[in-house]
Amino acid sequence: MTRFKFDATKSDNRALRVGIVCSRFNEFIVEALLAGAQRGLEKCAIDPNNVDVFWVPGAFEIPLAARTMATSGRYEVLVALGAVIRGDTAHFEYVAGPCSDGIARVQQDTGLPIGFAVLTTENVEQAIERSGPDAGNKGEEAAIGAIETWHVLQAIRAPR
Ligand code: INI
Repeated sequence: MTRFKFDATKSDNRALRVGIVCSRFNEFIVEALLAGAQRGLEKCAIDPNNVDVFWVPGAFEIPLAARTMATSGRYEVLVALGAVIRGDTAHFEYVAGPCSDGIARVQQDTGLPIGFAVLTTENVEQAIERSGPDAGNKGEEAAIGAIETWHVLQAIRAPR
């Protein structure tokens, strides 16, 4: 039995180019998720010169930007950051569902790993809890997870 299991923080990630898409709606939360994603990329020793960050208006626009980034050939790994908060809108389902479904579709259609940290919370307190400076920042988890997935996909494809 051959087991393939990767710790992204101990892997060679020097050549990886990372694209991050952020939504401006609930911007202070998304800035905190971005700070977490940057910490995660640092832990993985990603070269900051290989990281681009694009801001779109809201979570609804994330899948389109992610697809454009994925098909550009510029990135090996993407990370999607946003915050959809139920209290803010009667349209929660119309924004959150298409956003997560759209990102999943882009990931499957293009084969690029996309770290998913688009928060969908009942209130702002829950969003703050998930975007703090310590453990549990979903941006950090998504960034590290996407890099781990990239290594898994490489191992699956590698000749043996
Ligand atoms: N976008 C978000 O990212 N989060 C939200 O909570 C949100 N709310 O509450 O409406 C939201 N709406 C905007 C939407 O994503 C689009 O940007 C907008 O509809 C324009 O297409």
